[in-house]
Amino acid sequence: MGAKVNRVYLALGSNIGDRDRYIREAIDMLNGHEAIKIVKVSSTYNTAPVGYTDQVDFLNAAVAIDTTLSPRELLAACLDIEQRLGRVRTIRWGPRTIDIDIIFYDDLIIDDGILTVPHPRMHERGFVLRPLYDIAPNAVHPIYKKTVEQMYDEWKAKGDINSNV
Ligand code: GSY
Repeated sequence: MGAKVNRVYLALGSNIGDRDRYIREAIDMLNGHEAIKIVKVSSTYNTAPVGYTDQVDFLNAAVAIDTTLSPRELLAACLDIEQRLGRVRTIRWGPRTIDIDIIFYDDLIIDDGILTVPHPRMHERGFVLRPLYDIAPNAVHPIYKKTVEQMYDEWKAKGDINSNV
């Protein structure tokens, strides 16, 4: 019997250099991993920076993957791709060539000091919800028990005037 295949949603963001190329290369590198298969890819969105706002706009996307990697193994694979694409961690929430975050891992809830899944701020970030809505409107948040569509609608209803998604 093979290892269990898990459905995972990842958020990608870039705001240094050729943002589009970094997003595409990160997706190619994920797909090149022997234990990861890309299932769906969202559109890309130009988004105003959230958090540390004195930086240039991001390009954001989301992907659905099937993987036999454990959450920790997947985190290590994402960090490895970030490093290979030249990410240097300087300012927290600062500019980056590529950021790959695990949003949902099946319906697991993880908070082990290293990894928090679902991503703790995903429900309040349009730059995560908008691309995720493209590929998984019916995916359910295992803590809030809301679909991505519901969370995106709620986020829109709050009306972030600085946002462009
Ligand atoms: O957490 C991802 C990095 N990040 C982003 C991002 O990807 N997009 C936007 N619009 N703002 C962000 N702030 C941070 S930190």
